Formats: sequence, C-alpha cells, structure tokens
Amino acid sequence: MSTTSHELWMLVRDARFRLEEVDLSDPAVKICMVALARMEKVLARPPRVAIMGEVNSGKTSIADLLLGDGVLPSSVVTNTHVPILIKWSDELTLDVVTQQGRMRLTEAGLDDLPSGLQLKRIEIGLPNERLAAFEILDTPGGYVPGLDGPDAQVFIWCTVAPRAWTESERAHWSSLPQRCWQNGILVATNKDALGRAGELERVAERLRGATGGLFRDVVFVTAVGLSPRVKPVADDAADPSAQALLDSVADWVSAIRARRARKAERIIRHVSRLTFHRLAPGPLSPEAFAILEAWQSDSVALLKGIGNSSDSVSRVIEALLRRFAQSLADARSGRPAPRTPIVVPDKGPPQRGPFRVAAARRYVGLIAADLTALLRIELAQWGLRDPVRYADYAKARSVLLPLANLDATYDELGRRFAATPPASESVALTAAHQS
Ligand SMILES: Nc1nc2c(ncn2[C@@H]2O[C@H](COP(=O)(O)OP(=O)(O)OP(=O)(O)O)[C@@H](O)[C@H]2O)c(=O)[nH]1
Ligand SMILES: [Mg+2]
Repeated sequence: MSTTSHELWMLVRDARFRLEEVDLSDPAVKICMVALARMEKVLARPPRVAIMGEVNSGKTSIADLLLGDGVLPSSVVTNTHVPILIKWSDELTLDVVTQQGRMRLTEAGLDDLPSGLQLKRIEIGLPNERLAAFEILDTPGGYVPGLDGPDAQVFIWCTVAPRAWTESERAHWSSLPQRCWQNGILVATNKDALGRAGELERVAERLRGATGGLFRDVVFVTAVGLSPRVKPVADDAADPSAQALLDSVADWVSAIRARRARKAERIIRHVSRLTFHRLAPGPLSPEAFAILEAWQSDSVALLKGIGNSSDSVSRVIEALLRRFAQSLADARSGRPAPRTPIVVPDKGPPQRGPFRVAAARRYVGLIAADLTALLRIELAQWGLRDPVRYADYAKARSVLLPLANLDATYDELGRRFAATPPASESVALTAAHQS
C-alpha cells in the first residue's frame, strides 16, 4: 500500500473505528487501537516551519508572507519576545501558554487574566488554508528549537540582505543541530534594499560561498513589512521572490509528509501484524487444541530446515504452506486427520557470498506466526461457543489483515511458487481473505 499521508490517515482512522466497534477485550487489540490513534495524530499534524534569525531580521514579516494575508495581529507580534505558534483552526483563537499552563483568551476572559504572568508562548489559530499544509513558529531573536519551546521540522533563518550573514549569525546557526541545516532555508530579507547594479548577484554569490552545506536553499525576498513605511505587497503571487520562498517551503513540507507517511506505514504494518498474531487466545476444545499443537510442533521442525542458502528458505516456506493446508482442512472439519510425518527440507549446500540465516529465520518465523494466527481464529469456532464473539474475532481479523498488508506478502509468495503452485497456497490465501 503506497499511499499519501492523507489517504493513510483515513485508512487508519477507519480501521480504528471498526476495531472500536468490535467488542473484544484482548489487550493486544486495545494496544493496537492506542497505537493507531497515535499514528493518526502524527499523520494529521502538518510539519512546522520555525522562522528564526536575529532581532529585526524580518522574521514576523516572513511569517506573514507565508500566511499570505497580512493577518498577524501586529500588536501581538511586533517585536517578538516569545515564540508564536500559528496553526490551522476553523475559527480565530488565541491561547497563551504560561508557567501555570494554557489559557484561551476571549474578550471576556482578557480582564480576568492575572497580571505578572510569565509568558512562554502564544498560540494563534486561524482559518487559513495554508496552515493545513504547515504550521508556522515565529520566534524571538536567538531562539533554539526544542530547547525551551516548540520544535519544528523546517527551519528558516532570516538575514537582512544588505548586511547578510554576520559572524554572530554564523556562530548561532552553526551551534544548532545538523537536522536544522539539512532542513534549513536561508532567507535574505530586504531584497528591495539591494538597489545597485549587480549588488543582488554579488550578495547571492557571497552567501552561497559562506553558507555551503549549512542550508538546503537560499532565497532573497522582499518581505511584507509591518511598518507603515514599507509598502505591503498586496498579492504575494505577484512577487516572484515571495512565490519562490513559498514553493521552496511547500516542496520541503510535502517531502517531510511523504517521509512521515512511509515511516508510519511501516509501524502500522508491524503493530497490526503483531496484534493479529495475538488474536483469539481463548480456550480451545481438545480436538482444536490437538490440531493447533500438531501444526505448531511441525512448523517449528520445518523452520529448522532453513540453512545457509535462499533455496532452503523457499523449500521451507513451500513445506510450511503445504502443512498449513492440512491443518486448515482439519480446523474446518473440527477433527484432526491422521498425521503424515513431515519431511524437513534439506538445508542444501552453503551458498557463496553473504546470506543471513538469522534474518531468514525471522522472516519465515513471521510467516509461520501469521499462519498460526489464521489457524487459531479458524479453530476458535470450536472453542468459542458464542457465535457473536467468534464473529468479532473474524471482524478484527478483516481489519488487521489489510493494515498489516499481508496480502502483499502472500501475493509475493504466490508469485514465487507460481511455477508449481501447491494447492496449499490458495487455501492459505483464501483463509487470509475471508472476513
Ligand atoms: N524594506 C523592507 N523592510 C522589511 C523587510 N522585511 C521586514 N522589513 C521591516 O523590518 C522591520 C522588522 O521586521 P520584523 O518582521 O518585525 O522583524 P522581526 O525579525 O520579526 O523582529 P523581532 O521580532 O523584533 O526580532 C519591520 O519594520 C519590517 O517592516 C523587507 O523585505 N524590506
Ligand atoms: Mg518578530
């Protein structure tokens, strides 16, 4: 499942809702739901862009430019003394965070605000579409992300173009962690003040030379000033430098979201697979127990056939699938058929070159655990007298299997054995697809 961050978020949310409907008290399912809720939050939260730089370098003007409306309430943000976090909200909100906690400011509440509060940060909620893609953190001069305030994933350093990149700026930026450099954009504000012929090119060349490796991009901008002396740029799309900055931020933010989605996808897959392995631990009838025990001891024996070659892995997987087909047929009839002794595949001669036996055992071990879980749920119909409870397990299975992306794992196995497809695979897959 190669999905965008938003698609993955919808998928996870839907899966969590469906798991909530299932009336199972299994701790594994509960842990899985907590993990899914956590992943939803990670996927829903837009990356944060911190705007840093020395005092009066144009940070708030850049925040305003990214927002695109000149909406920042200037009385709050001129001469920024505390970090200001601006995020999406369907109505305008203003929160202050102090040592004592967070307070929502309303017109009525303003008068009740105790004097002498130690402000840590201000949070502004705005119904601004751009904030669906990224949050903005406007900071005071000398800010260090994450040290005593909010952290971010994209970092803009503002420098005033005519006197850009002073020694103190270099010292501050160089002291920040490397992730700031890797995700950093150097924004030279006051581009409009570089009036002389060739001045912009000269400063640009000097900046690129002096900051090599410290930023992923350098952009010159005429920022919309807060001072009435500076004529505001009415439409940022008309200002190519503003658009270049917006494009640079948008590109990087979507790359970060895609990276996050890939990581979240791996975690979700893993958690769902483990949860699936722990489903239906309830008591089994003696016959069902015998079927499960026979399968488990045979699969353990088969795993020992994995030797120092990829061929041995294929042989063991094929033998496991054949053995699983027998157990599944037994599970459906409810009676263990007379056992034919299994033949553990020959490990074969060792292959030349590196081959990691331990990793191969882990991989095949996971497949064996998937099959055990499938079998246990199948067998639960003989142990769980309550058909509703059995239906709940089947429902949980139908939610977890797509999340764990086991279809892809078994499709790959199907392709691998396509030349001589054993009947066992189709049985295994049918079981996996049933809901
Ligand atoms: N001419 C011109 N003026 C700018 C530009 N960017 C910012 N300014 C002006 O520079 C002054 C400082 O801008 P701010 O955006 O408040 O700077 P800041 O870094 O947020 O300042 P502090 O929060 O006090 O550290 C304001 O008067 C802005 O109008 C620009 O590109 N061109
Ligand atoms: Mg400011």
